[in-house]
Amino acid sequence: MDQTILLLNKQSCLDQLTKLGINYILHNYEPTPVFEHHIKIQMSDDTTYIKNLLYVDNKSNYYLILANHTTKIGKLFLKNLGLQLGNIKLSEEEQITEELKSSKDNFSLFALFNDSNNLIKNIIIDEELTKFKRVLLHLIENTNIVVITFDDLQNKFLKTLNKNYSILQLRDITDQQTLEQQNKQTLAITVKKSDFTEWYQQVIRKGELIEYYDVSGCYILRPWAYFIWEQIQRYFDDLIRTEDVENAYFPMLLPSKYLIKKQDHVQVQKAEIAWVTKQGQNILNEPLAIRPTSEIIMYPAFAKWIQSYRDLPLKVNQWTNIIRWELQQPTPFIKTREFLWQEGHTAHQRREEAIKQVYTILDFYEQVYNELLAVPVIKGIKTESEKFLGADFTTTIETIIPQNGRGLQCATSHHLGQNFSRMFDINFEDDKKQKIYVWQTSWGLTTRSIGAMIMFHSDNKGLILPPRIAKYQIIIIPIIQKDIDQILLINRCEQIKQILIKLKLRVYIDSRDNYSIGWKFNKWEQKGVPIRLEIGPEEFKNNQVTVISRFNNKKYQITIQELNQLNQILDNIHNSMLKKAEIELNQKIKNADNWNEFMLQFNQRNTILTKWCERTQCEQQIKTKSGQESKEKDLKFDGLIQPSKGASALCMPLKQDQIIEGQKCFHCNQQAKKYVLWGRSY
Ligand code: 87F
Repeated sequence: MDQTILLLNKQSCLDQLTKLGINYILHNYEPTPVFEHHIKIQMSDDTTYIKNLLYVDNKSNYYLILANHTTKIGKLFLKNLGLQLGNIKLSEEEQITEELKSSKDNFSLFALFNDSNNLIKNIIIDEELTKFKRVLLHLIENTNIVVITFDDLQNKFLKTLNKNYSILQLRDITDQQTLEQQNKQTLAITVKKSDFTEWYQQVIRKGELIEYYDVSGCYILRPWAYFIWEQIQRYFDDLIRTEDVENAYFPMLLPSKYLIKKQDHVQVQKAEIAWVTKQGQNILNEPLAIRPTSEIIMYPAFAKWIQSYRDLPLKVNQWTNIIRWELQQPTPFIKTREFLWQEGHTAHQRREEAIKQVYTILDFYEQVYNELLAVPVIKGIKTESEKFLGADFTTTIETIIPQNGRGLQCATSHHLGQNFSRMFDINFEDDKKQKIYVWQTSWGLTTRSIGAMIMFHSDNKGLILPPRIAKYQIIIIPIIQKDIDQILLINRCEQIKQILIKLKLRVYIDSRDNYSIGWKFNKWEQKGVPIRLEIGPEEFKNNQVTVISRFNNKKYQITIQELNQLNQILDNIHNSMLKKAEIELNQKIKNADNWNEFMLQFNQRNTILTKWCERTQCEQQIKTKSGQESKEKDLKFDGLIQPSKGASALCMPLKQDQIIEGQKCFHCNQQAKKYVLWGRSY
């Protein structure tokens, strides 16, 4: 029997806490090893358990360390304190026991109430603890735990007792990274979706999509994210195969001489091109550009391949990475310096044929967004100033991020006319031996699409993946309890998994025994798996599973015979996700007939559909004026002030009402020609 239980009185401790004005919650438990308490108590994410460690050095100086329960105290750290493992004299506990009325191996922080002789002069608080709001401490023995705020611990408890303390990092630096990683992985998302920028950063990291990297604007796509990209690739490849597009691969380096010719479309964005200038220490005779797009790389080859009308149409696509050295604030997936994309390039005999191709591809892009990512989009045409400079016209699909009302260009499909074929001399002879320049298209879809999907669909708990792109569509979690044979239960899970695999579903059983059930629930919720199947003793007995939908939290049981409903359930989830997103998108589109109405909506972070005269000068004025009158604050990135953006023309939607004679542009009052959607864009 531990004598300290007799020495330190529980009630007097609690009375003292009250006297100090410290609010506490008391828990009583069956005696179990201390560590298990923090698991049993339903700890919220802002609460942690403190372990107290009492060390003593050769000169009988005591060190009381308040450490987060997960912290491994580094040997180096102890050494720096003048302590080595060998110097910890736990055997000299008598003095401590007598003076402070607590034991050495189960030292209570509240024993400090008894330290009138100031025996413990050195108190060290683990820096980890500063991340939490509340802490759990055992009161005297294992069976009593109090919860108090970390703030009260510092400012009421330690201060009143006149105890000085330092907050230090207890881990050796070398351990830091792995521990930080562990913590980041296990902790919940700390902000709401309304705190959008911070929320997004946390969702993509805790959902294990992204890891950060030491080149600004470049990110690691983890398997969970890369799988989504692979699904997009598969789906889009199948679509373009129906159009006889072939995949190929062109080099990523561009000789600089290719860029010296006046290439309008490149000149404008030259600042974004990254260069290879050295081989080892030697400067290259000819610097090489890293592709920001591949027209200039591909089209000289097209000129060689196309001689006769029999060589047409030529349809080539490639899946590659691209580098564009953006100077704006990067956002993972959405605006990055390196990204993945497909770029398709076609050459045709006739103009109409090329135009038809442009719109077929635009429809394919819409399908990728709607059918795979459950993201609604608006098909449209870019204005003259927003189109690709090398194109006759640019079609686009755009979406609007509901949280901030920003327009996001999702993919573009260009009609290049004969602009490039003239420049690169891509021509063929027709039946009359006449030289004809080909009609071209180009089109691209990037990893930005994944960003749009995340922004639309995730919530305060983390990712919600639409079923068709989720690496695992179903996570099976065995609920292991005392009254059931673990092996039987896991076997049942395995059986169910096999049934689901036959249904062509992607499934994973999380039978890890080093994580609690609650931890697993959180983790898979953060990762956005559409459906969780729980199988515990009840389900086992009744030949059932419990189904929980990540999207709407609905929970119900189905029998094993009914498992084949899961395909339909997943389809329903997809459809509901798309429908919900469509409603959210439509709520962000407002109409305006004059400047005041326009600015009112713009300042409320909406996009605005207006009648417009289609004049570039008018468009520029709208952009400048709306920027000046905007209520948004300027942003800072890399030390540069980036003035708040004005409204740009996102697109002229394909679906729009006819404009009739006499209807005016909302801005300049000249004859209107088209409806345009305006907004702040990414
Ligand atoms: C950045 C630097 C240099 C975009 C650039 O949309 C050149 C460019 O040409 C550039 N950023 N673009 C336009 C790309 C046009 C087009 N290329 C094929 C696409 C789809 C795929």
